This record gives sequence, structure tokens and C-alpha cells, in this order.
Amino acid sequence: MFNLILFGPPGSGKGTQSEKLIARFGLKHLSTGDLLRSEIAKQTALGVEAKKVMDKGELVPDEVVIGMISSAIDHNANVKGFLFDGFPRTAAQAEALDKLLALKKAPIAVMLALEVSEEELVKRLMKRGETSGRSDDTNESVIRARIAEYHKKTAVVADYYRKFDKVTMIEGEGSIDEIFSSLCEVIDSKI
Ligand code: B4P
Repeated sequence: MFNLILFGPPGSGKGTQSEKLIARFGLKHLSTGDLLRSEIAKQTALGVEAKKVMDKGELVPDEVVIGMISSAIDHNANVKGFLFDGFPRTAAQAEALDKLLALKKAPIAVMLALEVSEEELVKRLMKRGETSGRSDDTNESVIRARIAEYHKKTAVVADYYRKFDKVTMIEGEGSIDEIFSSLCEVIDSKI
């Protein structure tokens, strides 16, 4: 089993590159953002609560996303590997993920961390907000709150994996295909 984390601030290209990577490497895509948006669309109790938090640009409570990921891992027992997109986003989520994968004897092989400047992130997310219908993309102050939340709670997750020498930084500005090539080069060297 080959498990990887695609990491980076909101708007850094995680969702965009994940689509291409799963097609190329045959991994199972697990995006906590997509899982939460699916709960919102179905108007479940979890979705209703999550939407309130997401619309403020804050992170959904750890126990909620850890529960979702744990059940998604259990429901995909025979996959080649997982591509985690937007998870883990806190140190507690990283520790929980390591425990879940230890049970499968399939630890994280690599974390690929996309680097993008804040102004470029805001520009991309505002542009996506024009068409995506995502309420968290339409307001610049919410976008900046998401980026601040990333610096406060999520950036430390890279430090956690750095201790195990698992982090590779990737230039996240440039064309989608150029960035995809850089990501593939690293994965090809590890898989
Ligand atoms: P996510 O769904 O994870 O979304 P995101 O971080 O906003 O965006 P992503 O990084 O995937 O977008 P992409 O760059 O691909 O999170 C949404 C919310 O859910 C969070 O704020 C939080 O509230 C909650 N949540 C999710 N996971 C959680 C967790 N684990 N714990 C707690 N809460 C959680 O795309 C951005 C735009 O850039 C697109 O329009 C794209 O077309 C464009 N783009 C991509 N690459 C480009 C390039 N190279 N050049 C130009 N534009 C590009």
C-alpha cells in the first residue's frame, strides 16, 4: 500500500492536483473538504454543523473529520493506497492518522507540500468563488481567515512529518501541468 499526503494552504492546488494524481497512480482520493461538502449537500446533522464552521473559515472539530476518515479507510480495504487531500490539518489529526495506518501496517510514504504566496491564494480562491457556488470562496475576509487558520493550526503538521523525514516541498506556482510533473517525479522515486 502506498499512502501520500498532498499538503498546502487553501487554494494551493490540492484538489486540482489530486484529480490528476489519482488518475495517474490509481490511488483512492480522500478529501475531507469533499466529504464535508457532501454532508452539507445532503443536509445531514453533521453537514449543518460543519457548514456553520466552514463559512467562518475555521476548521471543523478534529473528532468529526477523524471519524469520517476512519470510516472511509475501513470502507476501502483493498485499495492500492490513499491520497489524503486536506487531511491531516492539525497535529491531533496527524497523530490519529498515523494510528489508523499503523493498524494497516501502511504508514505515510511521503508528504508533498505545495508552496504558494498568500496573494496568489486569495486571487485563485476569489476567482473560484465566481463560479463554484462555494460560500467560503466568495468573501475575501473568510478566505484570509482560512489562510490565518492554516498558519495557526495546520502549518505545524508539516513539522510533524519533517521529524520522520517525509516532507518534500513543491513549487505550487506555475502551470497545472508543470506542478503535476514535479509531483509525479517525487512519487515515481518513492513508489
Ligand atoms: P478544502 O476542501 O480542503 O479546500 P481548500 O483548502 O479551500 O482548497 P484546495 O487546496 O483543495 O483548492 P485548490 O487549491 O485545488 O477545505 C475547505 C474547508 O473545509 C476548510 O476551510 C475547513 O473549514 C474544512 N475542512 C476540510 N478538511 C478539514 C480538516 N481535515 N479538518 C478541519 N476542517 C476541514 O483550488 C483552488 C483554485 O485554484 C481552483 O479554482 C483551481 O482551479 C485554482 N488553481 C489550482 N492550481 C492552479 C494553478 N497552478 N494556477 C492557477 N490556478 C490554480
